[in-house]
This record gives sequence, structure tokens and C-alpha cells, in this order.
Amino acid sequence: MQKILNFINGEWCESASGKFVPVINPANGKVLAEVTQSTKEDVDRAVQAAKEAQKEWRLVPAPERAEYLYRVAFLLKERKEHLAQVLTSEMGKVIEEGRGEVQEAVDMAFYMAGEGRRQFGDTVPSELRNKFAMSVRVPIGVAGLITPWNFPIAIASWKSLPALVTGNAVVWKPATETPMVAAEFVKIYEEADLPKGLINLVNGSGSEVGNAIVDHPGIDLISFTGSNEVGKAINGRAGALLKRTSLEMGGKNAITVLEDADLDLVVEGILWGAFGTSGQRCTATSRVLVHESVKEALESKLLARVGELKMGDGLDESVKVGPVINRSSLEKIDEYVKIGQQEGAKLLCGGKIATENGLDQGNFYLPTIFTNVTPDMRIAKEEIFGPVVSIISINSLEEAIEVNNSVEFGLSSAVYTASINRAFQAMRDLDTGLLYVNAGTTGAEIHLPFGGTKGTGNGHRDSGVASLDVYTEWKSIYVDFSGKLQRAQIDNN
Ligand code: UN1
Repeated sequence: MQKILNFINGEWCESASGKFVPVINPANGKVLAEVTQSTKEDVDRAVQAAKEAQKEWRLVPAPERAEYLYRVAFLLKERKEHLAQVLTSEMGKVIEEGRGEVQEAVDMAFYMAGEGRRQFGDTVPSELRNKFAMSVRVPIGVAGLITPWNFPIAIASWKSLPALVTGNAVVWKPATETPMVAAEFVKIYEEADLPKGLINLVNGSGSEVGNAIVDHPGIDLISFTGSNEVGKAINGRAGALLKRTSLEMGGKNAITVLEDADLDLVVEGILWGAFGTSGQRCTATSRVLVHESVKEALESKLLARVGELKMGDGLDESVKVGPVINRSSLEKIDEYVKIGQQEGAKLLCGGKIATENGLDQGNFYLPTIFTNVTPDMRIAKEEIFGPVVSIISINSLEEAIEVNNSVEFGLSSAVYTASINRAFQAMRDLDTGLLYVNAGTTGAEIHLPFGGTKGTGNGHRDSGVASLDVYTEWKSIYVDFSGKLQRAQIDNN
């Protein structure tokens, strides 16, 4: 049986706990490997190694740090197929999406390597003569990364690469469900000859390893993607220690369909956004706010297509919808479907655990569409994280905006319309971090900020230049070459 280990101070090692838990293929329930379960002591060792390594790393010129990232980028690209296969086996997303996700990490590695030669600050005129003023980014120290199973390599790349290129060291806890692709990613850092101690992988539970990372005085900042419940707990603990925390949490993303929308295009956007990744993206489409004049037409077009979505093992190239991550997730989704029915929503299709053709060996839920959903229903407000979408009828763009904004999340919203005026109105008024016009709610690219408003986050962003703000402090520097005391705000007035 393959054993997945920790990587601490440049060595692959087992936790002294001696405990291992199985890594399970969600498509068939088979055990793929077992992963070491770490303790607070393992986190301690990782933090010590990281602190030590960072002392030298912060002095390495950023363009030289970037050379390691370029090597990581090429290795990721070279190993794309292998990484995608590992990812699909343990996480379940269909192989085409597995490849797409690895590509997202490749893109991020090249992009962040480029940041080695940017990391721009401001140079501004001083208000005094013979005085120079500028701002520079400086690293913070040791970054604690806690990443989810739904994008196990892409999200790890969004966090580890900017942390490293800006001069920090990393202690990373991947999700328990997806340790194999995490280990493969760290192997790439190792092969790229990243100096030892800069990236440390510590496997284990949130309650043991996650909390130890959050509470550790040697960890200066936390970057987390996952559930709201855990994010809030992290914010409380880390906030009390005055640590910076970057949180990316839930979504309840909506596609607005106006009466002038191209319905065939809308159908593609809904099927891909709601049922791609079996609805397990933070950005997944979980609400459709459709103008009542086109609601029936849209429903019949959707129903005609949803049956084409073949379910099965994501490694099969013809499969379009893979399993959900585990049994408890499957049960939670089913629970929500029952709640929806009790609330009076009408089930158009799906609504149950798939058991035919051997699917009962894995965790499969039929693509599910509810209609006649009202904005106050729980299925219209709470994140389900599965292949379930709710159709809500609206009468105008203004009403759609109100319904879109009525939930506690604000990650991704989309609007389909032929009217440029209404598109711009939606761009202005939808309260969301990501916004699409005539495209679905998923598919963010790595060079723009990724994150959301309200309960989705806490004001920070992954991806793009914005993510550098998570891993750096600003230092404003004044150089006075006048040779005399010059008092700002006084001697120039
Ligand atoms: C996530 O679900 O947390 O925009 C990440 C998208 C992907 C990333 C999703 N590029 O859907």
C-alpha cells in the first residue's frame, strides 16, 4: 500500500503518531493509499524548519527566487497528465477538468515567476526638497496554508507560489481527502531544488494540524479556503493572535437570465456551471434567476439536455459528471433535496443518489434541478456543494439584482442579456467578487483577483497581483539627502 508522508525540512517523514488513514477513490470506494496523521509536534518541527529557511530566503533577490518557480512551472507542465490522473483518482472530478485544474497551477507558476521581476511599489515625489520617497513589499515570514479537496493543486498553487516568490516560507496542510496530489506537487518543489525548509507539508486533521498551524506563534499569516464554519473559527483564533488571515469560503452563485438572452447559450452555461465538478466548486451555479417570460422555454431546453450528462468514474473520458467527494457529502446533498421538497419546490429531474450501473460503489448524485423556488427557501440561500440547481422566477433585472444580493455570500454571478445597457447595470449592481456577462459562474483565470464579498471572504484575494497583498507588508521608505533636519508638514508650509 502506498504511504503518503509529510515533507519537513527537505525530508519525507512519517508522523511519530504512527497513525495512518486511508485515501479513498470516491468513484468506487477503493483504497488508493494511506496518509500519515500528524500531531502538533510535527507542526512544530515544520515551523522551526520554515523559520530557519526563511531567514536566508528573504535575502535572495526576487528574480532569483523566481528561477525556482520557473522550474516548478515547467515540471508541472511536463507532468500534467500524471498529476491529472492522480487528482481525478482521489478527488473524482472528470479527467478533462483534472487536466484543466493542473493547467491552472501551471499558469499560476509562470505568472508568479514573472512577479519575481515586478512586485512593484510606488516611487512618489517627497513634499520636501532633497528627499526621496518610495514603498516596497517585504515578506511577512512563515505562511500557514490550509487548502481544500475540491481544487487540491490549483488552490495550493494560488497560495504557495505568491508566498514563496515574495520571500516567505510555507507550512501547508492539504485536505485529508486529497493528500496524493499534494505530495506530487511538493515533489516538484523538491525536484526544482527549492532550498530545504521553504515548503513543508504536514498531513492531518483540521482539529489537530489545522488548529496547531493557526495557533502556532511561529506562523505569521494564514491563508485558508474551505467552509464558512471553519473559516469563522480560524478567523476567531487567528484574530485573537493578531495574525493576518486570508479566507475564501462559500458561495451561492446565480446566473440571471433576462428575456433577451440566448437560451441555448444559457443552457450550456447552466449545465457546465451547475453540474461540472458535480457542483463542487465554490463558483458553481446553484441558482438561476430567470425572467418569467422565458422560464418554461429554458426549463424544457435544460431537461432535454441534462440526460446527456453521463455519470461515472472521472477517468473514463466519456464521463461528464463524476462522484462527489465522500459519503457524508452525498448524504448532505440528499438532505438538502428533501428540504427543498418539503419547502414546496418542484423537482424537475434528479433528486436522488445514483445506484444504477454500479454507481452505488461510489458517491454519485443525479444532476438535480428544482423549479418554482422562492428566494426565502433554504435551498435558495444555503450552500449545498453538489449537483443541485434552483430555478427562481424574476420579472426584471432590478428584481434579479435584489435576489442575487439577498444571500449571505458574494462569490460569482452571471448575467445573460443582449442589452449592453443592462449588462453594465448588472456589472455595477451585482454584489459579488467575480462577474460574468454571457458566460456561466465558473472559469476564473489566474491573473485576476479571485474571491468574494460578504460571507464569502474577509476582504483578501487569491490570484492576480492582489494576492501579493496577502503575503507581504508594505514598507514606506524616506531617504533625506539634504543633510539637515527637515520636518514634514511643517518646513514646507
Ligand atoms: C473553487 O471552486 O474554489 O473559477 C475554485 C473557477 C476555477 C476555480 C474554482 N478556476 O471555477
